[in-house]
Amino acid sequence: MSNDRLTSKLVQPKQLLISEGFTAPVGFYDAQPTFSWKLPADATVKSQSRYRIVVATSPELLPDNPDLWDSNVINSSATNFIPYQGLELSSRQHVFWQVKYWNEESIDSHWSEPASFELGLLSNNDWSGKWIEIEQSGPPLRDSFDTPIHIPQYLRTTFTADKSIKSARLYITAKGLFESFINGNRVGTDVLTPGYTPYHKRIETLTYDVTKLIASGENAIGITLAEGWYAGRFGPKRHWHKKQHVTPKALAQLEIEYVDGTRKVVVTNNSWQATQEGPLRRSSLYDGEIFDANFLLESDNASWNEPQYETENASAKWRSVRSSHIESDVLLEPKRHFTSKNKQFLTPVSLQRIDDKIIFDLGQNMVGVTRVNLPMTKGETLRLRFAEGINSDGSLYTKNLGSAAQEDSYIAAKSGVVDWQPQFTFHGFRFVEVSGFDEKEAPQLDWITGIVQYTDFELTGQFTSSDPKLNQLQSNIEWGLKGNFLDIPTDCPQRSERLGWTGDALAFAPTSLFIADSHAFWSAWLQSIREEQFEDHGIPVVVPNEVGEIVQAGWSDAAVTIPWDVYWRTGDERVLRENYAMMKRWILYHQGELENGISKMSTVGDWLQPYSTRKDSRRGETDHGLISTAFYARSLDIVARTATVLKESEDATYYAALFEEAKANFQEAFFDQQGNIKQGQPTQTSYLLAIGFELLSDEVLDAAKAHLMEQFEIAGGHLRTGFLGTPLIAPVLEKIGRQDFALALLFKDSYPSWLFPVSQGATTMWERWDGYTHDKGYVKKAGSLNHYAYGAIGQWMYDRLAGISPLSAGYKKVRIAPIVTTHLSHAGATYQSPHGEIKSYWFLSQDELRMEITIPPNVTASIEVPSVVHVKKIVGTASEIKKLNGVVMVNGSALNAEPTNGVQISQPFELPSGHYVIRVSENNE
Ligand code: RAM
Repeated sequence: MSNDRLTSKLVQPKQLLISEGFTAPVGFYDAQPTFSWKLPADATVKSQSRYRIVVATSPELLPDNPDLWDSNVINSSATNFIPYQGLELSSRQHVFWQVKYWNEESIDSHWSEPASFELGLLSNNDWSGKWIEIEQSGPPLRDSFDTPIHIPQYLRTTFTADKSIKSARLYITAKGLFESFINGNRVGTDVLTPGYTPYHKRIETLTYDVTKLIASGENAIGITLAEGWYAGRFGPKRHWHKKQHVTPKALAQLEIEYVDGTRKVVVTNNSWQATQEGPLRRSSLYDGEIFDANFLLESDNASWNEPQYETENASAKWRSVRSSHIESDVLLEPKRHFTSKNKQFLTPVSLQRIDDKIIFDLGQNMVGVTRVNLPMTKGETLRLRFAEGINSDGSLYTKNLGSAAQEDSYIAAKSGVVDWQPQFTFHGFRFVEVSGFDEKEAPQLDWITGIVQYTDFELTGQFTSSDPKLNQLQSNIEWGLKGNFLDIPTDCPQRSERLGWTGDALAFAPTSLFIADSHAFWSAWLQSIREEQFEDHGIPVVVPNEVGEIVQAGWSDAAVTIPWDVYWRTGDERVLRENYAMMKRWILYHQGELENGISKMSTVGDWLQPYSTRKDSRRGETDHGLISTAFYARSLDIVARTATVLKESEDATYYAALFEEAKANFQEAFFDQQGNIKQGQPTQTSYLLAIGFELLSDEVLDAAKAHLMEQFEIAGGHLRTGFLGTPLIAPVLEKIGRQDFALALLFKDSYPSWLFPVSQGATTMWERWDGYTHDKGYVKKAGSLNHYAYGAIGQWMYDRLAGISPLSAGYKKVRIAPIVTTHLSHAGATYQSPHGEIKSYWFLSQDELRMEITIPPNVTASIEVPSVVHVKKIVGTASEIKKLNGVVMVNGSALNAEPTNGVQISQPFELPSGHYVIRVSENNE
């Protein structure tokens, strides 16, 4: 190879990721990871023709001596989710890798920078410690719901590190919630760890690199432990496991490696000490936290979590701990998605005094806690109450909180400024009522900060348009995600519920996959669904299951739809493989509920459909048999497609045939030949399901289209759908050629509509279209003001208004096809796709449509110039046309037109990676 050739190597690949999108994780969960990278956005790289991955036990061995795996040169354009096929990896192993690629002209790149990952403790056998908790002196207190109250515990031990330290890892988890400290320093910045899983099957563990926190000589480890989801009042049953009295417990293992190669391990065991006499007096997810500074655990200027602290001086407080063995049937597994963190900080926009209370308005309904920084007088109790709304007299509106008190208190031990943020609770709120501060001081906006907490993923999609109301809707959708992606997907974050409702997740998953890098988040929750699948193959409606043996169509089907959504948006086949057995078992369950091809499975119904005349009006008017049978067919269709992707060809044929049969049964039972509903009441949702899931024959479909439009007419041109119908409205209207009507609905702002809550001041998505109105205030059952399900319209806004949607899984082929409408003068989105940044923006002026498009390397775009606008030709600046020349396809053949002549564009044409400006105008110059 000549020197010239060497120096002309291509720019190295970047953003090396492991499995579902992790960068250099420590304590990683996956010993059979997949590898992903991105090609540089560089003019010399259109696509990848080959790649090579090398993996080694140390960076020095790379790239020439990979002792774990060498993929060798592989002819492939794949850059994502390449399975590791090297030597078996084990707990704690530190692994390094590099990758290079060849472009479409077979020119190779430089090697990437080395990336790494370090595995966590992969098996229960890796743990030598025991679960510990305070030795209880009497029966626990009980709250008014008869749920035991677990006063937070402080657990500590000391140890000596007598040699110089090479590295140290803290492996740690809890049955409950924990924070940990070494020598007084907080370990990590995560909140609400270890998170929420089916605790009777699996508890996630965290790993922290604590090398820098360990001192030579005496050290102390401290753990604060609260009840959390595991042991606290949570869910309608008040308790996750009603049969058994559970108490919070902690498990930790500190592993120190000395420079001389020897090791020291410190574990939770009977030698630890514990107290419940610390400042955290109460921590409850629903009810809030109480911190009493009179209980601060300090001696001779040392805190309880520092080595100098002397428990003897405070011996009355400190007791021995009780330990218990690690169960073999409760798996301890490294957390497989991102932890929750303090993600965003909001300053109040206003404050209002009502008597001795101040109401702060954060201007945004949010989820998390507040940090206070305000003056107090010794002995006073600061009281913080949280609500999503205020009443007309300015007081907090708390009626929609159910039994969740959402209240924090701080008791001051001395006068002065208090700086405090709760540890083990979260609230859903926009307004904070504060009382008990030092009345001599004038309240200031910066006395409180709203700390927005959610799963620590990157936001990946931004949508914008010329319409402020539509932009507010987009913002509300995004805040619905921030508010309800706190470790698991929840229905709502504020009332005494906050559960992993599957139906809500089913509606919102595709939208969420655009807004945020939620791949790992969903994959982790899918593991919880697998763990919660009943022996009879049913899927509970809530995961982790807090509600008992309830299986319902349209909700439980999330077990099939979400793996598919994640695969389709990311291109990761593994999510299908991992869930395939569960999906097939779910079909078996559905089949057990069939009678003559019609599903008798119960369903939640088209939840919260407006104007419903059903006895339990929340369940919507759409026939329940129709819903359940439609979802049976839908699940079959997805399982058949999954089988095809996984190359399970016998299965693919089998499920496809079942799908055909289910379609026929569905149509036969519920529709006549004129497309009328035969059974139950005709509703928008019955037609939306039938058309959206493609369950009708061509003739019946043709007739049914008109009936769907009749339903909209009956509703005065409004939607009349609940959780199941709403996500289908826009895509189905488009499918039947009524894009115009989909747009009309989207831009409507009278009740019920997406923009109605916006017009009433909503800053999040609401559970009900009319939760609050300027005229009437909060409706009787206002419900949650932070419920993401109706945010499912986001998907259509991104796919169609901005015009970015996948044509193949993971956006390897992307369709750029914005709908241009005179409702707007511009719209567009930027999306960080698995291959890099995709942009599609359009700007409409009197005589020109301009499209600005960015396609990342290794992606082909199919461009559809909007047909809504009268399109005569495509022209661009000379340089842009140069780019287009020879690659624009018109009617299947290459475009060779002279730049200035322009061309007729009526068919989709393909573009490779690049940045494009396309101008469409009516003039011929
Ligand atoms: C409500 C939840 C959720 C819905 C179920 C059926 O209580 O808030 O949104 O899925 O019930």
